[in-house]
Amino acid sequence: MNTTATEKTTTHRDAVSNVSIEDYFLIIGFGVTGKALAAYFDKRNFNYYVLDDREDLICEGRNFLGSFTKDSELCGFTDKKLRAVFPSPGVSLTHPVVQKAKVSGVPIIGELELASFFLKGDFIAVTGTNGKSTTVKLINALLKDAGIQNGLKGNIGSPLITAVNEPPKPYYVIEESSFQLELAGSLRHKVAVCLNVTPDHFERYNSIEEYAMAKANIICNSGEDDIFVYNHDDRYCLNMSMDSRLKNIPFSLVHEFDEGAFVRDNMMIIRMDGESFGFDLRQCSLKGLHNTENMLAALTAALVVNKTPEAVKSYASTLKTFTGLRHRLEKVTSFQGIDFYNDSKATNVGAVVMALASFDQNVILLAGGRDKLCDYLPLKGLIQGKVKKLILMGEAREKMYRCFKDTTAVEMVEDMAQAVHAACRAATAGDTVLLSPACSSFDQYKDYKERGDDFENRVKSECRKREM
Ligand code: UMA
Ligand code: ADP
Repeated sequence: MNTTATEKTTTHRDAVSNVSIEDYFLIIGFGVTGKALAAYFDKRNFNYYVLDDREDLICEGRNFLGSFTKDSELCGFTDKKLRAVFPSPGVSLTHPVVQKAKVSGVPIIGELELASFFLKGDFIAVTGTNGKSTTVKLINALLKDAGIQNGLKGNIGSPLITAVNEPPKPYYVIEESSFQLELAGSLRHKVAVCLNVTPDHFERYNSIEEYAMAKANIICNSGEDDIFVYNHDDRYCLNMSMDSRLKNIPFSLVHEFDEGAFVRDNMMIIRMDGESFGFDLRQCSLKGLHNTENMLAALTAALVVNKTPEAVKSYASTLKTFTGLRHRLEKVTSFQGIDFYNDSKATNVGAVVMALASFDQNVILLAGGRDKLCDYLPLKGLIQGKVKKLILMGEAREKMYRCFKDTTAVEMVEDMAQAVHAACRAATAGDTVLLSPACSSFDQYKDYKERGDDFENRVKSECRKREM
């Protein structure tokens, strides 16, 4: 594994070293990542082409040479002047142009690896199907509040390459998706965290094993001086730990460890290097078992960085104030005894399982959106036990209807307006109205934030109407 990593490093590093004015790169996908790469190339005076299948891209970069489509005869995959291609995370490696690069021997480099060539700080990376954003944001806050500078980057929304043009930081806390990890290349992490692996992104992967393999790249180049923090209760994470050459530190909600993080009597206990640190769960603002997992992971990562008494004291105070992120099981309001929760970021079955586990019963669940080819059946038992009405919307509604029609009362609606209206009609005091879609938002919205905002606005307006 070491040899391969070294070879990859050489090739990829070489591809971006000694770049001449005749050379050029190809950026594939012109979204957040593509634009950040273009800005970086402009700054370095590197020439580049851009390919985006949407074909309406506007790039005004100084070193932009032109745009390509899938059918363009890219001026020579055999042309030595093409130094490398940079596919955006959303671009599958089966994309015909990526494949063309592969067969032509042109280096295919991910944005994270490129950034890693130029950043001096240590990388703390978090992957997993669910909880990544919450966990990286918490690590970022724990370190920042303890006076440890760090940059928050990656899948959370800010490409790592943007850090190259910012003041250097000793640490970078990076959210890493499986898509980004497919092109991990020589990327090395001081601390790698894997929270969980549950079914998701079957639009990209043929099986959960293939998806888990991409996530496992988070530890592929690290060594025994590096740390792997993993969820001992998750079988894919556990498997990863067995293949790891890093120092493994497990966390668990059910097991206790001599070296690791666990829960006992409302205390989160982290044992590390012969020391033990305790944090009272009752003092934490984040609630729910899933957030306990996220806190165990984040605290472990922070303690690896600094475990002086001052830092530990600061971590405890951050846990009191850190309330989590918007659109993740976020309480919108309580009205006439009905609680409304926005969990728009629950775009897969695993996240909805966690959301439903957080409530006793009498849930009115709003779900649906764009299907990610997932199997919804694992939700059946929970829906039967807890959901008094299921309201389905979006492209996936018929598939979901077939799955749940005999489980509880199910209503199919067109969109969020109808969904919120139907939920308010059905809800009575003591109920919880929960948006937790199990699907992506792209059938009707720009992203999960727009969907969550739409839900919140419609809930508030329905409540106002009822008040009158
Ligand atoms: N495109 C093509 N061909 C394709 C696919 C996409 O040309 O086959 C083009 C699209 O037309 C579009 C551009 O590529 O113009 C978009 O690129 P992208 O999908 O890689 O998205 P970016 O805007 O670069 O954002 C990406 C991540 N998106 C994805 O992984 C899908 C963002 O995560 C991330 O915040 C950003 O890089 C910075 O790192 C979003 C996400 O949904 C939030 N991630 C998935 C998730 O969290 O589940 C993995
Ligand atoms: P990600 O960045 O991995 O998508 P988020 O922190 O944004 O993770 O949370 C996404 C969804 O997953 C939300 O619905 C949230 O309530 C749920 N979630 C958060 N942490 C966990 C966890 N550890 N296990 C399962 N679900 C979780």
